[in-house]
Amino acid sequence: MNETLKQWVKESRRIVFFGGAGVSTESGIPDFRSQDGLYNMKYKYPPETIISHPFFMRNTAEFYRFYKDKMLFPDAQPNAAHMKLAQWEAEGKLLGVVTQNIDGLHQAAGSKKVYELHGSVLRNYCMHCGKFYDLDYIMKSDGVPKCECGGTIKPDVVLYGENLDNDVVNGAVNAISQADMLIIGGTSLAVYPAAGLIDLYRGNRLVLVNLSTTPQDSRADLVIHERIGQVFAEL
Ligand code: CNA
Repeated sequence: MNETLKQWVKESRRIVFFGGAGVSTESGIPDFRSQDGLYNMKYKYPPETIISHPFFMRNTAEFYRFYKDKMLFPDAQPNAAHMKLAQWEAEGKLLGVVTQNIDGLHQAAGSKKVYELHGSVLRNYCMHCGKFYDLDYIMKSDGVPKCECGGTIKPDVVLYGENLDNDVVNGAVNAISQADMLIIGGTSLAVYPAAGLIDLYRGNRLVLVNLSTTPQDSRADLVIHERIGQVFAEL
């Protein structure tokens, strides 16, 4: 048990959590950059290429083959990290969760204020008429999911080469600038502009919980290189 972390959590009233794929690995969803992450598996194209906007537009069928096989985990359940964050929000000591994840597990745990910088696999829309579809519809469709109007359905996920949603970014900016404690967890801090948002935190309780080292370790006031689910379970 990390006593400093425990003490800071106890004393803070406006905690913000900034997380990434490492928050959900203990729920059985692989991340991108760990040894057993997606980037270390071999495909015809690198994953960064497949989950990019130009690739989606040109090779939609190949995109969906990869996406359905490697990025959708409909049975995954929140772990202790997701649960604890939702509990802190309910207790009035957490302003919100800023996440790069697209799996919806924070909401599944009960979190309300979740800024999903990269969108969500749970939302999908027709590129022609705008009609929304749920994840189940995507899972059950053969090949490229089509709308009843004939249009192609796209996940509401920010692909490489696409812009972040302004409202979501503004919400995240507001939360982080007001935070009295910022906990960063399960992220390699390699994907921009998302990773740049942590620069908005000006306080002196910057905590980093990540299995591997990150480019921001030297900036943090407390660094914990352990599994985040385990760390949060002990809080
Ligand atoms: P990343 O680059 O794959 O980094 C993950 C980091 O988490 C690595 O530094 C790991 O060392 C660390 N890590 C892995 N497991 C744990 C653990 N149990 N406890 C603590 N640390 C751990 O992922 P980022 O989120 O930084 O990269 C951003 C991409 C990944 C975003 O665009 C996401 O959309 C995308 N992604 C999301 C999901 C998801 O929604 N669950 C899954 C895979 C990738």
